[in-house]
Amino acid sequence: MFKRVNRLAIELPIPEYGDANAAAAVQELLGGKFGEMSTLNNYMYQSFNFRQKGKLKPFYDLVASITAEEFGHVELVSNTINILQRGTSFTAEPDLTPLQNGKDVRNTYSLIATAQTSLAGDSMGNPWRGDYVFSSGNLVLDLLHNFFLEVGARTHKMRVYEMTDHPTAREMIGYLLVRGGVHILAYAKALEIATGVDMTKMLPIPSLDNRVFDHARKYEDQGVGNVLFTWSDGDYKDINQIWKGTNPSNGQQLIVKEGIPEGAPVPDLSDLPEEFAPGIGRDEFEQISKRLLANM
Ligand code: MN3
Repeated sequence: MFKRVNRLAIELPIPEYGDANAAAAVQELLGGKFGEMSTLNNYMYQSFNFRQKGKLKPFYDLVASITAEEFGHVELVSNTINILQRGTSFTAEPDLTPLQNGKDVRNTYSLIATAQTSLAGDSMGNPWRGDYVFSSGNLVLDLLHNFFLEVGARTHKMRVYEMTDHPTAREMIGYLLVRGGVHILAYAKALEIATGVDMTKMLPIPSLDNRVFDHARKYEDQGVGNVLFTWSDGDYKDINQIWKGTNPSNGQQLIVKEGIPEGAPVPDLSDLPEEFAPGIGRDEFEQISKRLLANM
């Protein structure tokens, strides 16, 4: 089962200005083939489908616990996309064409379908697909796939970072570059334990340190790249049989922390009357308040 916490992985800066086309690019990191929806669903199905969970418990614990982190990454990228779309339209009567900018931004569909929020799709508007999930049932093959998936995801994050300097996008990508680096190393270490092959010798892929990115350096300095969480109150502790030793990128001790990171408040979105979202005016809200408080 899953328990939900109303916190976001990190605090996202919310500048006055948005960048709707940056939001369209960031969609790739959400619903692209190598986006967070893919890492989430790959590990989720692999954990559901895992055979011999008891015998191979450290590997099961690894895939199961990272699943929960990926859920939070989907949440983080979605929130980033929502913040990036601030200021795309203006509030006015319909005949003043308040959504006129929607014709000229790359993701016109977002203004029409989701009131300027995230979509379960990629940077080109393609829907996320279930066949992005690889769950072969062969442990080494699935781990190898996950290693590849995380390295591909890292590449896409680096390229989107190079595409936009919007502070919200960069904060999110800087953090996820570091957390993605943790998952790359975790799958590399799992593969080494499963096969004896030292995958870490080929890292980093692409061959560029996270510290080159201004917005990732802060998180590297905080040691965010050395920690693997269990994302549980008492389960998945056997990840400590895989996540041990030192981090080859900085020589520091790897740490397993029980539970979840502290997190930050979830950003709220103001109303967009021109999108009829949420479509509850002052009069309706007064009626709703009365009904909420009434003993029915
Ligand atoms: Mn992730």
